[in-house]
Amino acid sequence: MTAAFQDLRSWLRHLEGRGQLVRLRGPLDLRYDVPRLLEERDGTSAVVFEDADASQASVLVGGTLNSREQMAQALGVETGALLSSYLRALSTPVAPREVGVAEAPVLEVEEPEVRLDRLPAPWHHARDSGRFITAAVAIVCDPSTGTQNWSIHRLQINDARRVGALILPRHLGHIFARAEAEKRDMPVAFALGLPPGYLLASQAITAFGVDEATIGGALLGGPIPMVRSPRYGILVPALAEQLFEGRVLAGVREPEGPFGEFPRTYGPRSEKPVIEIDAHYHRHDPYFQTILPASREHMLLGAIPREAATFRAVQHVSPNVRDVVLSFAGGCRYHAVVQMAPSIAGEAKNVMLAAFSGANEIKRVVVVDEDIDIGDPGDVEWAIANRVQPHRDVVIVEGALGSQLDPSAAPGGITSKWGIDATIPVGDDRSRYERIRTP
Ligand SMILES: Cc1cc2nc3c(=O)[nH]c(=O)nc-3n(C[C@H](O)[C@H](O)[C@H](O)COP(=O)(O)O)c2cc1C
Ligand SMILES: [Mn+2]
Repeated sequence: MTAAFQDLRSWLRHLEGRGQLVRLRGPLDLRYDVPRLLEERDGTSAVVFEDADASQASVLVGGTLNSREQMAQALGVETGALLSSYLRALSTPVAPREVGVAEAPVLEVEEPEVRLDRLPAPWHHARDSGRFITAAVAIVCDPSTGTQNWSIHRLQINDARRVGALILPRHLGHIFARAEAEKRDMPVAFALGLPPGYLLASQAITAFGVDEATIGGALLGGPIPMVRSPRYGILVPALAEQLFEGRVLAGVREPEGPFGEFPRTYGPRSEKPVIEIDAHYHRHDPYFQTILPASREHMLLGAIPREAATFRAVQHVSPNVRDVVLSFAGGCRYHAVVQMAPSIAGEAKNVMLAAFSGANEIKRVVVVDEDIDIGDPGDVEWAIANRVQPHRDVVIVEGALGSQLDPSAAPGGITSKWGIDATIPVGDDRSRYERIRTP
């Protein structure tokens, strides 16, 4: 077991040492070359584009997280302990440590002028509306609780100083709605260029008012060093590659999208909030990080926090749950599989109902027995084929909140949810369900 990685550069060195990072030289087109090269290496290696940025201001890097194994290495734990360490982090938060400017490489350089149009942000998918920043962690302070909130939002580069953002109805959306009701612009800091542990913390499913930086501290085994941002006094990761400060403008909406998203469909064009960027800081020779939407990286960042939140929810109704997985085909968000060993009739259905509350986007829950490999979609289908009577085992809940990015959902992301109890009914003769095997 190694130590957790505290900044992007040390993580990239680790990947390079293991042959899981490639460096590409020569001018590459941000629209036609970069996303294809990222897609080709998706799931295997990170890609550093040495010369993709014509202005040479920063070095583009993508695909920095490719597997559960890499995720575990980034946190300094065994792969099998990912879920348990995330659960532990949720229950034992560690407050960040405030440091001064001298200990904050992210403030080494201040750009004299904000020029978002010069950033090497790629054009990711064919029908996207433009170039997007996809790996920036938005940090805001909620005046009602006095705590900060972390989340990632795609940012469409509108011009040199403005971006458009998709803000789905979660914590950041809630904080912005209150600011807007009071006709206040909302100060925001964007930390860009972070190692997997920080990105994973930003995706935590928590109660409102929990600072994701404290989950990050727990995940990384010690307080995260954070520095006050010069303009708005927001605490930001001192070891990030780049920092942008700005305001989400109250009462302003401009067209944003379409944008290729994690379900492998396009999120539609619509009027969305606008952020004006007031200041740009970075390290010397900074990396510019991008996350290719719908890549393994995007999927895994969604999966692990949701698996942990779902595990927590089902633990409250049963001591017999073993594991939870969100499938890749379901975008690591929509389709959950829960593995358990039911001991009494009805237990699996209660577990299913609890799993729906693990995360809003969960649309289907399948509950299976311990002998099913929940990481193998074929094995899960085998359980459904052989252990399910739909009239008895399928539950449908109508009119729930799902994902706005699900093209089949009604406006606002309203969706039906369904659960399938694919466990052998308690009390049935189990030998009838036994899997054949050769002697
Ligand atoms: C690469 C990536 C891109 C994301 N883009 C968006 C986005 O554009 N809009 C959004 O609302 N959520 C997006 N998310 C999900 C949120 O960051 C995530 O749900 C977060 O936990 C929300 O935090 P909050 O509940 O504190 O607001 C993205 C996640 C990842 C990993
Ligand atoms: Mn939050």
